[in-house]
Amino acid sequence: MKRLALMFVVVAGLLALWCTPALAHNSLVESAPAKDARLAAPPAEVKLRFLSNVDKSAKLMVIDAAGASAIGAVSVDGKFLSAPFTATAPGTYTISYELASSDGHPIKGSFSFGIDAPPAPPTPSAAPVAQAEPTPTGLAEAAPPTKKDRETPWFPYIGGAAIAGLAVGGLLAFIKRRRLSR
Ligand SMILES: [Cu+2]
Repeated sequence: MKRLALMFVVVAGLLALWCTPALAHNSLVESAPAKDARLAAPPAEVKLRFLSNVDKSAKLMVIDAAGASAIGAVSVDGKFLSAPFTATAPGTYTISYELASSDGHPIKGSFSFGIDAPPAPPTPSAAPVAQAEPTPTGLAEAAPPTKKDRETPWFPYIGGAAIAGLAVGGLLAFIKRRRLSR
C-alpha cells in the first residue's frame, strides 16, 4: 500500500512537470521586423527572440512574394534565431520558423512584413508603427501565437485533473486503511 501511494506521488509529480516552465514549451516572444511592419528600407537582419534557448536544428526561412529566399546563413545564439537580410527589393516578405521545444513539442509559425517602395512618403497607416514604444531589447512586439501554439496547452489541465484525482484516491485509500486498522 505504501509503495502504491509513493507511485501515486511520483506519477503526479511527473504529470505536473509535463509542459510547465520546468520543461519549457518554447514560443516566439518578439521579432525584428515585427509582424505586419512596413519598413522604409530593407532591414540589415531578421531576428527572432524565443522564450527559451533555441535548438541548433531550428529552421528560419524568409522568402519574397515569389518564394525566393531573402536571407543569408541562419545563426542560433541562445534564445535568438537570426539571419542577415539579403534582399533589397520593396515588397512583402514572409518569415517562417520551426524548432523543437525541450518538452518535445515542435513549434512553428510564420508572419509577414513589407518594405515600401522608396521614396516612401509617410502614410497614416505607417505612423502608429513608428510611434510604437521600444521594448528593452529594441525588438518590436511578437506576433500573436499561432493556432498551433494555442492548441497545445491542454497538458497542464490533464496533469492537474490527474493530480486532483490521485489526491482524492490517495486520501480515500488512507481513510480506508485507517478504518481497517482500527
Ligand atoms: Cu509543450
